Amino acid sequence: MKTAFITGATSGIGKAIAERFAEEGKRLILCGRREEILKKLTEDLSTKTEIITLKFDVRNREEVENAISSLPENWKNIDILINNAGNAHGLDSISEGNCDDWDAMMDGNVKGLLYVSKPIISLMKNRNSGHVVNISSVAARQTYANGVVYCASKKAVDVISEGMRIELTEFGIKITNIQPGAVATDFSMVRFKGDEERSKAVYTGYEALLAEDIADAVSYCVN
Ligand code: 8X3
Repeated sequence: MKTAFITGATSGIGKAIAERFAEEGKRLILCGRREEILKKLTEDLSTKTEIITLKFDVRNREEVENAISSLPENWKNIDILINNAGNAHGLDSISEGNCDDWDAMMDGNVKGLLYVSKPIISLMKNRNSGHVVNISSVAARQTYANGVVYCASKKAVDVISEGMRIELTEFGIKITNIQPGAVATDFSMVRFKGDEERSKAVYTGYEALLAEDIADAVSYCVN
């Protein structure tokens, strides 16, 4: 039975991957900032598989390190790491952008991914086995006005994925970098700080992807 560690498991793509992996019988380490949602998810999925939860914010290095080192020994044989946690904050030009939004994106999407990856990759290296899936974005390929910092953070995920592949192939560790297009999750609600009308407008006029579509792609890759 494979063990999967999923960040940002409480909503959107992360939650869809958790549900898909539970169906597949993978043991799950579900991580997020919202304890009640982690609890609820565990209740919902625990008939299908074994689950433990870790509550931490990927942006907080100490919390990340403590959470991962608190894992029971028999849960440290992580086969799959899903680096999913990440968000967009704001949609503003470089001259008008909010520096707190920039910090949140760089700290979460880039530094947070690194903080989580470091200890888990080191566990994988000891076992000469593992698979890391990084959730980047089409925004890494196509820079757009007012989203430059978000795009830069996702470009960084691409570069980190490429670097992981170069460094880790010899240790039997596989790297997958997924670049979803627009997915109808609460992504835009977070980006627009709860402005429902603006968020809805992002997904009108075309058929947006669903979180389950990305879970499908991730499942294909790791299986
Ligand atoms: C989200 C995709 O196109 O809204 O990563 O930036 S997009």
